[in-house]
Amino acid sequence: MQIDVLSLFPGMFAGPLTESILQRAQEKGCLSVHLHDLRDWALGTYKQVDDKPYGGGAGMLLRVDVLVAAIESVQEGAIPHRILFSPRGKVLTQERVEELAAMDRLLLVCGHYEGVDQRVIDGGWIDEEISIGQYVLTGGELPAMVLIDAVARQIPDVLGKEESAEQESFSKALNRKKEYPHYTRPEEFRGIRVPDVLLSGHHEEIEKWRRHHLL
Ligand code: 4F9
Repeated sequence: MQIDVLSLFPGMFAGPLTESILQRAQEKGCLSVHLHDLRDWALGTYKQVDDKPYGGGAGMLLRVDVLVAAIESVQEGAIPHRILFSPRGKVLTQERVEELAAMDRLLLVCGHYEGVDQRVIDGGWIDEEISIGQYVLTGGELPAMVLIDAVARQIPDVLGKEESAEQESFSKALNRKKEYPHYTRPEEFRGIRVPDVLLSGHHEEIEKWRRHHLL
């Protein structure tokens, strides 16, 4: 999968993309992330990307002309699925993550300041607005990283054998539910023991215990 990202702060992505599973996914060729600086499409001598809202009010908006120039320049022919991160969007779910993971190209647009000029959305340059939760952030970069992380681990061959086997069991035996309590060595820590059933080796009993302890 190819993911293009439009952001005023592409440097924010370095950490998450160069560690652990996301780094490995890119090395394996399963995932290719292209970061683009919105400033590259800025207008005029002052390299302006934002402006004051018509009608007044606090804060600045990303300009429609800058955003559309960036989107059209990055999409080059084959139009990717274009996502804008916004607290007005639909809240991201695991179901939607799995659908997005099946697409071959995504374009993630990270707004900043108070948001973007509504004409970017109304004019058809955005396919979907996504929120990662009901709170306000300083921009769409962290939501974009959350989405990249969640999507990448659904791409075939990104997770190791053991990790993906575990995922299977979440989805099926455990009815797609996410979490039961986990324990590892030592068997006893400061008097707190690992539940006996998990040490028993009885796979049916363990499965039942986990089903009963799903969050
Ligand atoms: C985007 C918050 C997606 C939550 C973008 C300010 C945002 C956000 N989910 N907040 N800009």
